Amino acid sequence: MSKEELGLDNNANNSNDVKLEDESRRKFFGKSAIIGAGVVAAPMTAAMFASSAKAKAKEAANSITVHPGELDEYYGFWSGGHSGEVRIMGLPSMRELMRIPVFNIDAATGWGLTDESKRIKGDSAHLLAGDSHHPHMSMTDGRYNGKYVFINDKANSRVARIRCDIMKCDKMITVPNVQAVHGLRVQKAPYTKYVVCNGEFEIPMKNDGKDGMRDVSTYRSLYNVINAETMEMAFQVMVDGNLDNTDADFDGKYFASTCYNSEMGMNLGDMISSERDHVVIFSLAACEAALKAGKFKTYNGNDVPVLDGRKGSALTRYIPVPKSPHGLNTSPDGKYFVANGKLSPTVSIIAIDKLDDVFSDKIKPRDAIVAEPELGLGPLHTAFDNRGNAYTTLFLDSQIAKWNVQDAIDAHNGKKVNYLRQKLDVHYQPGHNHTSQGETRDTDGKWLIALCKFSKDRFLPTGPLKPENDQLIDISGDEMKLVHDGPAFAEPHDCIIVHRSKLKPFKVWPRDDLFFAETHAQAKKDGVDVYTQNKVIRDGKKVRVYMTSVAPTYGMSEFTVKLGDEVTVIVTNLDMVEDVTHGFCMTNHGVQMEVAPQATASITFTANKPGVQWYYCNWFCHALHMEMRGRMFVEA
Ligand code: CUK
Ligand code: CUA
Repeated sequence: MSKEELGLDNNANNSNDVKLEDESRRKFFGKSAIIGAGVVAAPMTAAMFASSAKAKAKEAANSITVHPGELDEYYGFWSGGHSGEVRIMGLPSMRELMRIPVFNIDAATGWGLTDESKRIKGDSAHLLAGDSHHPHMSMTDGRYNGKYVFINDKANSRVARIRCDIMKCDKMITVPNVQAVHGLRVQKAPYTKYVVCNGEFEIPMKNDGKDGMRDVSTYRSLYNVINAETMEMAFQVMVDGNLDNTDADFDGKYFASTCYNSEMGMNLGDMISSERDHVVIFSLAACEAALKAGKFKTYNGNDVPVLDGRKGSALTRYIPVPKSPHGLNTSPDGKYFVANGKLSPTVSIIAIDKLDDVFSDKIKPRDAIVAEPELGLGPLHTAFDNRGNAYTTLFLDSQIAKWNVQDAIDAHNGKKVNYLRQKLDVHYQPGHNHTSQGETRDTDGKWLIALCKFSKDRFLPTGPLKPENDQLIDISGDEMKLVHDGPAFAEPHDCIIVHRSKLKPFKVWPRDDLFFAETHAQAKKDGVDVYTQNKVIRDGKKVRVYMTSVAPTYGMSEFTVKLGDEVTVIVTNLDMVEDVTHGFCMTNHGVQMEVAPQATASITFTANKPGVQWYYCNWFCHALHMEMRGRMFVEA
């Protein structure tokens, strides 16, 4: 008997052992969440649910167990939603490895408190909140290149970049002229020159509160194109309707965005009144040509060129689709944009190779749609494997629908084929899903993540506020198998799964890293060598305290300032040993930060309490970590 037959390869919590959830509750949730959608359930045949013994035998034993001493095969980058952060996961173990604070402030690392992070946050350093949605990695020729991860902040219309060598945010911009930057993707080929993102909430172009605020005809939504290297605005494109999600092709020619409120309604009823909305296709070449020809305007006193891509322009085409589409996903073979129906039980498949003809008006925009397969209730996002299959989240049905793209197109053309392969219950209400490397040419068809918005009975109760449930699904066999429940704090909207071979993060900081270059420049001005000197520099009411750290001591065990001084403490960690991170915490001042090996970090505060104030190391570094402290004398 093989190991498989003996059941030895079965993981203890694979889908065979997962109890079916309470049917009545599933139904209650599904029905109550439909708002005037008028949708019908997709037909499901009994045969589809029946698992064939043959298929079972063929199923690959994709184990999720990562034993002590072994490493995960994939990095996951998870959005932290309204926590404002990005999280690094290990897959398939589903362990959270690290958090990267971005739009939030973070007590442990001092993100948002340190001078370095405030400089990176720039004009929005005063904001303490954010809502991250879509993390996506830079690419070369449609493959992850391991350089950057970009992420949007819907709450404050920002876009940030994470450097993957240090796994820290290194750039952030506030996108002008728009409100609520939502869908975000990168140009996939020939390389990520641009990061693209949608302004979701339409606002008056001149939004100065003077007049016309209530005149909806002046409201616009813009498509935003950002230079990935400089993280400055390249240009914006004005569209009709608002924008939701976006994605790019694999040729560097077209971007596509869903629009869910072409009516420009200002309340729910008006927003879903018309039967059709659209997908906007942007031609990059046409946009760049218009930019070069100076065919743009500027608004609100900034110099960002705004191109006019409204209906009838040469820059865009509008493809009608059933109302209120949501996710937009490019198939990794580069052939299709898939717009997910949300209120319609269908997805709309747009053939990218027909878009040239749409732009030259040889065919009507709607003729680029090659199929509109019915999948089930509430399709939100679609992911792909390397065998021509697609996986669509059904929010209302709490399921993943697996379907075959070519079969869906053949069925659309009248052939008698069943494009639906399987429906898998997930728990519950999935939003995004993502396959391993699934948005790139390296899609490998091994894992699928379903990011479920509700967990209800899947975990020990945690009070009225419950975790979400990130579920791991093995898709390597003919059938999807649910293999892991992963509780997650608010709120992983989206994620990417990147093979570990793509990433080579530093083990210790390079001393000349740009992250703290400005701090080093100030030290130079002060005549201080941060690697050898411990020194207090007084500059009027400003005091800069330079100190080194080597476990378990700071280079300075006391310093003196005057009440009301603005104090900047600059710590350089001389420890070379991987993982010996120190911290700096000034008691009673809300001051703390991380200083990893070979890094310099600085933090500024007002010495507003007289007397002895102890500072201490708050990252456990040594047997004498408790003793790693010193005194600030504040003279009244
Ligand atoms: S959105 Cu959240 S489930 Cu911001 Cu990509 Cu669809
Ligand atoms: Cu240094 Cu703890």
